[in-house]
Amino acid sequence: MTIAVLSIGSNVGDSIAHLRSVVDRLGDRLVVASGVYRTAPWGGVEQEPFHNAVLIADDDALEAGGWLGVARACESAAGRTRKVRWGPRTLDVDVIAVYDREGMLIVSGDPELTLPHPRAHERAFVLAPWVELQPHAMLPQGAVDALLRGLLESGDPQQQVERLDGVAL
Ligand code: PH2
Ligand code: MG
Ligand code: MG
Repeated sequence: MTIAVLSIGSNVGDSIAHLRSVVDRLGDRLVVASGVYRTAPWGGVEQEPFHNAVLIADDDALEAGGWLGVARACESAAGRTRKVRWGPRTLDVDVIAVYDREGMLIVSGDPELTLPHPRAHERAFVLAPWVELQPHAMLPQGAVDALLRGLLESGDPQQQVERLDGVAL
């Protein structure tokens, strides 16, 4: 049994519907969903703002690598398009962290699925929804709440995130 922290994002088409498609596909494996955030595009490509959220899911049958298959299945079911690295996409599902059955954070340097996600600590669009669900979560780079505070206080326009209080997944 593993528990996964998944970051979901979309900025093409009906992006809220694309995020909801992941909730539907996870079914009873979904433990909890964060609020939805409108976020400035991160990564230097000029494009529309994203909608982002974080989901926590568990599955008795999955090892860490199995979550990559889940993520890819969600993306292709949404007809994912992606032409530019860090550019616009219909649906992106990233595996941010996985915990084993004892609740220990799994660390892996596998180039197919590096865990925790090697750029999570640089992205307010991942950390803000995550800390909502798991206020004491840790990354190798530090506590998620402190990392988030640093990004928000940096004044970097790429770190702007706004929680949409009227939207739930
Ligand atoms: N995803 C990207 C590139 N940039 N920016 C935001 N705000 N949210 C995303 O989900 C995102 C991004 C490619 O994975
Ligand atoms: Mg991504
Ligand atoms: Mg991805």
